[in-house]
Amino acid sequence: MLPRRGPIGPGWPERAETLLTKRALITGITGQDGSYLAEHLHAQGYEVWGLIRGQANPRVRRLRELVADVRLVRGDLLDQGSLISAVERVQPDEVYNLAAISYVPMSWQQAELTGEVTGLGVLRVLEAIRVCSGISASRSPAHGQIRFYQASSSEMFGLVRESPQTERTPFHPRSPYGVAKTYGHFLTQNYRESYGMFAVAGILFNHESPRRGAEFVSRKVSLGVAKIKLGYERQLRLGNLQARRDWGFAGDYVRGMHLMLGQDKPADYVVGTGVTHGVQELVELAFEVAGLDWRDHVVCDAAFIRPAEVDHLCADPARARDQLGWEPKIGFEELVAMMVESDLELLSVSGGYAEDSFGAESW
Ligand code: NDP
Ligand code: GDR
Repeated sequence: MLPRRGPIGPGWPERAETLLTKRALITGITGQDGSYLAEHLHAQGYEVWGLIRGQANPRVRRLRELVADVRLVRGDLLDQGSLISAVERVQPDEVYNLAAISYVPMSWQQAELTGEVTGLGVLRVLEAIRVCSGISASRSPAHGQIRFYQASSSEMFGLVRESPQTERTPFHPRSPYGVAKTYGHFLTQNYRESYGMFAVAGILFNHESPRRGAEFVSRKVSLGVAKIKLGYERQLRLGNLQARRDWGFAGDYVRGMHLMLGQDKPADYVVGTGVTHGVQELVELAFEVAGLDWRDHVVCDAAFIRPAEVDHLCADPARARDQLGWEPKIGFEELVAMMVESDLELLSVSGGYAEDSFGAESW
C-alpha cells in the first residue's frame, strides 16, 4: 500500500505500525448492508470502523452479535463536526457512506429530514473527507487519498426512460427519497470532477436478506408468512402487488461496493441481477415455501399504496460484470426461501416476537 499523504490531524503518527492494514469507515453500519459489508471487509483483512449515532442505539447490540470485531465511532450525518471528528479519529483508507433514511414511504412523511440525511448527509461526509485530507480547489489529492463510496439507488430511475437501466439511463425519481439520492449521486460525481477525489457511486438495485428491515416488502412478507405458519397471525396486508423489482441478495452486493473502490480509476456502476419479478410472484413463492396458499391470507390494503409508484426496475449490470468481474451468486428463489426459513426459525425461538414494530395499519 502507498504511504499516506497525511498529516490530517492529531493521531497520525500513531498509525505507523498499522499502515499495512487497510482501514474502512462505514456509515450506516447498523443497517442491513452495514453488517454484511463489515463482515466482507473484515474477511479481506481490513480494520473495520462503524459510525453510530444516538446515546443508546439498540441496533448496536445486534451488530455486535453479527460482527464482533467492528470498532465504533460516534457521529451523525446531520452533524458536520461529528463527521470531521470521526474521519480524523479513524483515519480511514476507504469510507462507505451507507447511512440514509432508506424507507421510501417514510420520505413522503418526513421529506425534509430525508433531504437532510439522505441528500445533504452525502455532502457532509464528502466535506469531512475533503477537509481532513486538506483538499481544496487549488490543492488536489495525492496518492493514498481516502476513497469514497456512495450508496446510490435504482430509485433514481423512478419512472424509467428505458429498460433495462444502465449507468447512462436518465433519472426521474418518484419520491423525496429518490430525489435525495439523486442529489447525493450527482454530488459524488461533482466532488470527483471538482477536486479529483476517488469518489464513486454504486447504483444498487433492491437487495434483501434475513437482516433486511421489517418494513421492506421482502422481509414483511417473509415475517408475515412465518407468523401465519406458526399460528400468530392469519392475514398479511400489502399494497401494490403489480410493482416489479430486480431483487438480489445483500451479501452479494457488498462485494460490488468493495470492488468499486479497488479499481484504478473511479467510476459509477449499476449493480443488479438483470432479472425482474413481480411483488405478487415474491408473495406466491414465499407462501409456497411454507406450504401455504397466498390467496387464503393476503389482503390488499390501500394504506400501503404510495403517492407515486416506481412500477418496474431492471438492471443492466454489464459494466459491473465486465469491469469488476462482479456476478450475483444467490438467485431469487433461493433468496426468498432463505428469508422465509430464517424467519420461521427466528419466530420459533422468540415465541413470535420480531422487530417489526410498525404494526399492520401503518406505513
Ligand atoms: P438500512 O435502512 O438498513 O440502514 C440505514 C442506516 O442508516 C442505519 O444504520 C441507520 O442507523 C443509518 N442512519 C440513518 N440516519 C442516520 C443519521 N442521521 N446519521 C447516521 N446514520 C444514520 O439501509 P440498507 O442497509 O438497506 O441500505 C444501505 C444504503 O444503501 C442506504 O443508503 C440505502 O438507501 C441504499 N440502498 C439500499 C438498497 C437496498 O435494496 N437495500 C438499494 C439501493 C440503495 P440507525 O441504526 O442509527 O438508525
Ligand atoms: P423499495 O422497496 O421501495 O423498492 O426501496 P420496498 O421493499 O419498500 O418496496 C418494493 C415494492 O413493493 C411494493 N409493496 C410494498 N412495499 C412495502 N414496503 N410494504 C408493502 O406492504 C408493500 N406492498 C407492495 C412497493 O409499492 C414497491 O413497489 C428499496 C429500499 O431499500 C431503498 O432504500 C432502495 O434504494 C431501493 O430498494 C432500491
